[in-house]
Amino acid sequence: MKKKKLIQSVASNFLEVFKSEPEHVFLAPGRINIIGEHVDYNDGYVLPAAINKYICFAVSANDSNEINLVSQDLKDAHHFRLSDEVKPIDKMWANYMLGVFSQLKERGSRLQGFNVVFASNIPMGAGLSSSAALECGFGYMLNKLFNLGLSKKEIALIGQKSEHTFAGVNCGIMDQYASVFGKEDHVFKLDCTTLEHDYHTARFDEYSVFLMDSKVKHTHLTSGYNDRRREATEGLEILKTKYPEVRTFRDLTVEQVETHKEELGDVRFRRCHFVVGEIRRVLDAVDALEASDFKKLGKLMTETHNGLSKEYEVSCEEIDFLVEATQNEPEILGSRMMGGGFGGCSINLVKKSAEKEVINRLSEAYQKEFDIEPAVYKVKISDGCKEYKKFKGVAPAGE
Ligand code: GAF
Repeated sequence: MKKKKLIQSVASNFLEVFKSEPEHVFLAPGRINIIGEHVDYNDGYVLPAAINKYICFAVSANDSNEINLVSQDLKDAHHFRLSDEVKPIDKMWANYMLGVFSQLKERGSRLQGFNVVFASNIPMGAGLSSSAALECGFGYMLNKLFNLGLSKKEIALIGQKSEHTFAGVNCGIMDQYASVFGKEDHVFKLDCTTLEHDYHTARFDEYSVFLMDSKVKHTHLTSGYNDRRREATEGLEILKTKYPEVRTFRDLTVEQVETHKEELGDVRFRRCHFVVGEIRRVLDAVDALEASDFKKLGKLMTETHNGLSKEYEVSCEEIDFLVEATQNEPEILGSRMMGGGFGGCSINLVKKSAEKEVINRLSEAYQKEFDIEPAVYKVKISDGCKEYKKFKGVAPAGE
C-alpha cells in the first residue's frame, strides 16, 4: 500500500473505531543497511538509511486515563489505564509499545490517556525493522502529543531498551537510529560507541539498490541473535586479556585475532574475526561511496555476506542461494544478506540498465529452487519519524 493510501486507511479506521477524526498522524520508517551488519552491538560502525515504508499512527488524546491501542493489520486491540502496572503481555505487537510506555512512566513523564490506531506497509519478517519503527514511532508520537521534551537520541534509546526488556532481543542501536535519524536521499555512518553520525549522499550514479525478499523467516532469529552477541562478547573478553590496551572490537586488528585462534576456540574465533573485519569494511565502504567507487563498494558488500554466512553464521540456505546466484551476474556489483539474518532480504547493488533482466533471472532461479516467489523492493531513501502535517481529515467516501 502506498503512503497516502496507508494514511487514509489508518485515519478512516480511527474515525470508525473512536467516532472522531484523529488529531495527529505520524509516520515511522523501516530501514535498509548498506553495510555494517551485527557490529552495532559490537562497538562498530554501520551505514543505514530510513526508507519509504512506514508504520502510520493516527492518534488523539482522549481526556481520560484510558489508553487504547489498536492494531489495524492484526485486527487486535489492547486497553489499559494510566495507573495500571505496565508489563509484557502475550501480544508481541503491544509489547514493543508497552516497553516504551513503561520507560516513560518510570521517567515521570506527564502522560495522559489517548487513542491510537496504527498500520504498516513495511513487509513483516523481511528484516526491514518494523519493530524499531513501531517502538520509535510510538515514542516519537507520545513525545509530540504530550510535549515530553525528549530528544531524538532519547527516543531511539528508549526504543532499543523496549526491544531488550519487553521483546527479549538484545539488539544494537542501528535500527532505532535509522528510524529516527533517517534523512531523505542520505545514508549515514553511525559510530555505535559514541552515537555520532554523519550523513553521506546516497548517490550510486549508474547503479541502484534493490532488495530481494526471500519470504522466509527462520524461527531461531531471537535465540540465534542473542547467542551471537554473547559469543562475540566472550571472544572479546579473551582478547582483552591478551591485549590490555584493547577496550572494544575496534581496537583490534584481524591479525591480532588470528594470533589467538586457539585460545578463542573455533566458534569465538570466527565470530571475532568477522566483527573486526566488518568494522574495517564499513570504513572502507564509506570511502568508496565518497569516491563513487561502486565496484569497491560492491566487493565489500559481498565480502560481508561471506563473513555473515560462514563466520558469523546468521544467513540461511535461501539467502545464500540469492547471493550466490548473483555471482553469475556481472552487472551486480555486490550482494549480501541484510539485517539480523536467518531469512529476510538480500540487498544488491546493480547496474540500472540491467536491473530488470537481472531481477527476473534471480526471481526465476529462486522460485525454481525453493518454490517460493520472492518479492522485490525498490526503496527510496527517506526521512526518519515525523508528523504527517498535510493530514487534513479523512477524505469523504469516493475521494
Ligand atoms: C537487527 C538488530 F535489531 C540490529 O540492532 C542489528 O544488530 C542488525 O540486526 C544486524 O546488523 O536488525
